[in-house]
Amino acid sequence: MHTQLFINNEYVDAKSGETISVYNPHDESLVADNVQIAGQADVDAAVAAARAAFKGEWATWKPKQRSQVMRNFADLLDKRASEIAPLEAMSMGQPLSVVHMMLSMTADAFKYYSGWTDKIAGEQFPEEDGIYNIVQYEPVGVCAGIGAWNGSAIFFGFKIAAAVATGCTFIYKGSEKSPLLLLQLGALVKEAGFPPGVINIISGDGRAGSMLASHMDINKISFTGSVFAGKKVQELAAKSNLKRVVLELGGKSPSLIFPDADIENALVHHSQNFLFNTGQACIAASRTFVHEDIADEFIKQLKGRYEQFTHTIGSPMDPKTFLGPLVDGKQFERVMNFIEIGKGEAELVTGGKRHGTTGFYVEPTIFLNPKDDAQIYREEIFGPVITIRTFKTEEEAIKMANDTSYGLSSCVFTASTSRALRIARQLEAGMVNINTSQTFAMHAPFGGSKQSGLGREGGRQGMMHYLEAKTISINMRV
Ligand code: TXE
Repeated sequence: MHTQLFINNEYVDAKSGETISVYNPHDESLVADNVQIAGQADVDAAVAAARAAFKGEWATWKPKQRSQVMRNFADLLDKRASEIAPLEAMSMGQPLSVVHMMLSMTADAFKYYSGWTDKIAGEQFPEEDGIYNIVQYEPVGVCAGIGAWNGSAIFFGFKIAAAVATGCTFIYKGSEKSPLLLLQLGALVKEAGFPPGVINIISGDGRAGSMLASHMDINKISFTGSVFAGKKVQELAAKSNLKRVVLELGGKSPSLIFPDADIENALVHHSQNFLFNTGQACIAASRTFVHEDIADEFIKQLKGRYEQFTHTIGSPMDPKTFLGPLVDGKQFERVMNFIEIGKGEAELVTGGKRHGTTGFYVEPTIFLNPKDDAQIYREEIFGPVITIRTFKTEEEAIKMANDTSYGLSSCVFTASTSRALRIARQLEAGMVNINTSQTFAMHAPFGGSKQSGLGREGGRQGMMHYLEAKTISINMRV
């Protein structure tokens, strides 16, 4: 199990001499106590390696060579998934089945973007006044990525696959809560055939993240995590060298359920889908609005589902487990605190307690009719806790749905396509799911409006953030 830094295609000791420990949220047992973390000298070394690669061998590679090495990496990910998946399950409590799903989505990201390397077309404008303009898109340079714990591999994949497809090079820092799986990817990077320095992987906490955000020789940074930390990254990016910034932040996504909705489908999406990854998903629709005509029946049935899902709580290493523990003690305290506060802000329908006496397990919880200013209604809880309110009219539902500083995802459950599209247009969110939730496609942009982020990841748009347009004007009269 690698616990060093991965720089220039080699595992090296951190110059910082500092290490962090990782504990298993299932039983608080020690997983590793020697994960080396990057200090300034280590970050500088990773950036120097990425810069040398960007200007050196990587710049000589043809698009189809970049495609090939990206597909090699994807194939290795698929092949080695079973070897490395347990590390994520032990570090952050993600059920093995979920880790495997996320690893295959990461491989998909590299497969998808491997198809883009030779399709980064420019533009050309007809000559005017003897000037002939062409526009070409060039790789932005050395890029950094900072990821959260809830989808370690996906954040790595989303960011790096788009970047290396354009010819950029990369330094990636995952969350200090789940560093281990990511560190093993270094060996796959080397085995796939990436030249040294193209992809570097370092561990560390917010301090290393700040060093990346403020580094004068990084051209672009992409961050996934909390709004609070995301704003810090943007601040440092501006104060340093105005590096480009993409932010994928939190959410408190609404979901509207109308009387004509397929109720069984809505129940599945508000239980199984919402509880996916133990509710630790930025796009989780944690604010449900159900029409008053169907509310009683819907809530009664949803309560029954949540109680059933309590039986799927178990060790992340058990293939039968659907609900694992929260990532660590800090998150457990945070979510339990929200639940305690919630008991004074809304009606507790089910759950609301720790599950068991060991590990950071929380019962799937439903709160009904939170007050307008309720913390559980306003803030991202990031756990298996959903709030439900009722509504009478479409206008009232849309108004409540948009009454948030976030704007990541949203859902509409109705049989009427015209109503769904009418509402989709009015919802202030980067993504609208109609009769579904938490959908995800590599070809479509993923990201939020308002304080849920800046820019997009995935699809052509996600890749364009790693390119700079250059307009070349040619005087045809000489
Ligand atoms: O996230 P942080 P945390 C939300 C969620 C969660 C809360 C706290 O509500 O409860 O954030 O989680 C790095 N400069 N989301 O503490 O702190 C850090 O090392 C640069 C939602 O884990 O944002 C880690 O790699 N980097 C989100 C990453 O940022 C900094 C997913 C995320 O850590 C930094 C995760 C700084 N000043 C949390 N401070 C989603 N929407 O999916 C921290 N980091």
